[in-house]
Amino acid sequence: MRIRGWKSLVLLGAVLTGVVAAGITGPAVADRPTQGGLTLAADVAEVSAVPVPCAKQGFELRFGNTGKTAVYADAFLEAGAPLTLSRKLVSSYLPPGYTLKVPIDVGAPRGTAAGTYTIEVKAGDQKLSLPVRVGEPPADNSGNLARFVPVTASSEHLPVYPACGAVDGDRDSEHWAKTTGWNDATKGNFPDWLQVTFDKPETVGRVELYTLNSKQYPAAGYGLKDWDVLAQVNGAWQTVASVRGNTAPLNSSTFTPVTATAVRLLALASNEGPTYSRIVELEVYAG
Ligand SMILES: [Ca+2]
Ligand SMILES: [Ca+2]
Repeated sequence: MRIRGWKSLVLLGAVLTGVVAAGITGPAVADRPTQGGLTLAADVAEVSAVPVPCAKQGFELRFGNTGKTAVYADAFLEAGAPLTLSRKLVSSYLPPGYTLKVPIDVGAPRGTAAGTYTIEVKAGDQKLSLPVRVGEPPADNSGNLARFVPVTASSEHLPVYPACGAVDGDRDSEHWAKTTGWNDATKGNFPDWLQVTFDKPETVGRVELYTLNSKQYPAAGYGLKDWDVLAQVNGAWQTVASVRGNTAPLNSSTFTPVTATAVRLLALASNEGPTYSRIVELEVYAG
């Protein structure tokens, strides 16, 4: 790239600043690259998204420096409403010729209309416009009311044991520690809780809990031992089932159906003793 006019003066200034700074603080670092520039790109031409909580969707931002001088640089990200981004600012030291790769999660709240939205990224004089195609919410014919609804927890052991992992449809304990199960973040302290919240009152009569049960971590040694199932009925929590002394990988609680707006699992004890609450999958059915 040829450098002309005022830009060359700015770049010269940056070089001189870097040289002066080098004498005082160490390696030359300009506020923009010399003989090159910042680059912005994505790993996909278009992001695909669905409007459900916990959907794993997004892109990899590639933030590069093609100049011959290291820089500290900022990339600012904005998503068209109502989309959300896991990061709105990426600040980094970029050595010459280096491209930083940053995963960016894109969220589409429930109710987001299908269509194409845009993410704008800016860094220096560089701009990237990335389209996001939001599709229809996925259909679920299993009757599991906990799929695709908001999930919350008393705490989450992030980043590998999010609450979302307990409602992602993956019941396989061998995938533990790969974000497919929930583990609280308050070791030794009980109770912990995990909750799913419905859009409208739903008939609930059965809750199935898959606790941790892998070859390395069998349920009898590491799974959830004691818990209560609570249902929110007319705004008040009711205990609809209690499980004590569980050692099985799957425990099914059936109870007189109630009309509930949310279901909460109150974890009281682990087979490992005073450690953690571990749930691979929580499923809620009418009966
Ligand atoms: Ca799961
Ligand atoms: Ca805890």
